[in-house]
Amino acid sequence: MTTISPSNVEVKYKQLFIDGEFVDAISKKTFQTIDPRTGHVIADVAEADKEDVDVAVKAARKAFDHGPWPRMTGYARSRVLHKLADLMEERLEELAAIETLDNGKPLSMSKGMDLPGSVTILRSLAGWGDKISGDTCKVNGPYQAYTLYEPIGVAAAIIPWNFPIASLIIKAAPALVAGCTMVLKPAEQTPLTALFIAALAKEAGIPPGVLNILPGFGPTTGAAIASHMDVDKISFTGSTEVGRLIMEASAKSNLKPVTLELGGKSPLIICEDADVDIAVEIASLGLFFNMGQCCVASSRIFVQEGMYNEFLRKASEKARNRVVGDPFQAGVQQGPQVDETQFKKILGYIESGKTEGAKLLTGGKRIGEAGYFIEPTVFGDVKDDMKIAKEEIFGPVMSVLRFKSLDEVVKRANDTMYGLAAGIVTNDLNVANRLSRSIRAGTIWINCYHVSDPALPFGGYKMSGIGREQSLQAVLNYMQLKTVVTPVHDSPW
Ligand code: TXE
Repeated sequence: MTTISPSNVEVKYKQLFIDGEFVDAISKKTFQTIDPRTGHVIADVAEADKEDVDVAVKAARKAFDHGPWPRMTGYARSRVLHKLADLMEERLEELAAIETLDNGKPLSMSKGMDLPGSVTILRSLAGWGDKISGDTCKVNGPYQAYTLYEPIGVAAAIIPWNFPIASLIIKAAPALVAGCTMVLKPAEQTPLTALFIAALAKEAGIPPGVLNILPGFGPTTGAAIASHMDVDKISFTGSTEVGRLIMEASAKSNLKPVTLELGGKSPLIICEDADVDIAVEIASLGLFFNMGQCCVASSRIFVQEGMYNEFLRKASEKARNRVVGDPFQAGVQQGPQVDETQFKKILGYIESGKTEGAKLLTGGKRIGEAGYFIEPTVFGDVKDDMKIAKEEIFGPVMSVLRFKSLDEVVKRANDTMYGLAAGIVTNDLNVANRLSRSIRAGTIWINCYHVSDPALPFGGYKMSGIGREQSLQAVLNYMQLKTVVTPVHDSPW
């Protein structure tokens, strides 16, 4: 088997995928997708517009109303999705290399985490195909009643660029296993692996029109999907600002239900009774993982005063030792940020941290002249009202805040519009229990961080989102619950 490297990665799929075929955009427009290591163009990709969205939604509608997919047994759909998982495993090397080329994450991560993790999600959620049943209901009268779960119809997904394959699978797997058909828009920064997976879906036997992939931009392709009258459900992952637009578009069109997985400013609370090395390990993973481009990143690290100075010293040292470089090289822990916009945004936040008086302990600059590499950065003495403590930076910038008492830290940790995740590091079980009940967030990690599993519901409180993904909850997002009532005569009970 040849080893894939950036020089021999072949980008085969660059067109829209509609009704089981790769096609040009009606307008013939294309856009460039960029290699974040260099800023150079990887490929010109077909750019969907409203007209293409209409064609794709029609194909998805036809496949839902008349095609075999919703009419197959859940078990049969599950088998097809397992076949897709097999193909993703067979093509893991290629998929991982394209993911790294388009996104910039270390190849070791694409190969060792994103791909196997996505396959696990796909297989696990596919398993729900034959396991979702309604209830029989006891009613007050001579009636028999039961509930039926039915697929919701044509589902849409709009996904971001930080975990391109995983985000696609997190939305497509539950929708398809439920019997829905789907129109999905990948992020404009990372369209390539979604198109590759479309080709694998065809090979796996997913019928035409069931999964349609439309690369394009948010305000055009994305907005046309969100406001489409014939889309029955939309699931979005991205910024809170755009989440609001998606909900607005739904409200102004056909009130399609929305699932939103949005931004975060997740607190990690480190108590002074904990082991400082373990705390530093958890904090570094929590923040620097995936170049800091995680909705759940531990972007506000509250450290209790007894450990504060030692923590800062050790966390800065660990950040300085991170290996940043070409994500295709073995041993590299941190690649470039995804694009120039994110890169500039992060450098802007670093400047604001400095001008607002936070203490820059390490990092703070770009690395090299080409591409979008940023030094792992640590700020100490961060205050709650600084921009870096309030807004989502989405980069390798750690903000450390000092606290004294638990009551104080609960109040400060909850003082945010977000509520996606939180971490707690302590050896005191009661403190862990008390804090985990007090923090208003969808996931709480105690003495760990970033642990994700298809069995665990994932989603946000407050302005971090609506609904839960993964677990059975994910599949139910794509189903309607129907109640059926019929009279019963001469029933013995
Ligand atoms: O997000 P957008 P961007 C946060 C993070 C990041 C910031 C901006 O803080 O720095 O958002 O990133 C599509 N109608 N997150 O600009 O714009 C867009 O094409 C319909 C958190 O990349 O929200 C892409 O496919 N769709 C996050 C997707 O929305 C629209 C992951 C996300 O893009 C649209 C990414 C519109 N009007 C960024 N405008 C997370 N929760 O993990 C854009 N899109």
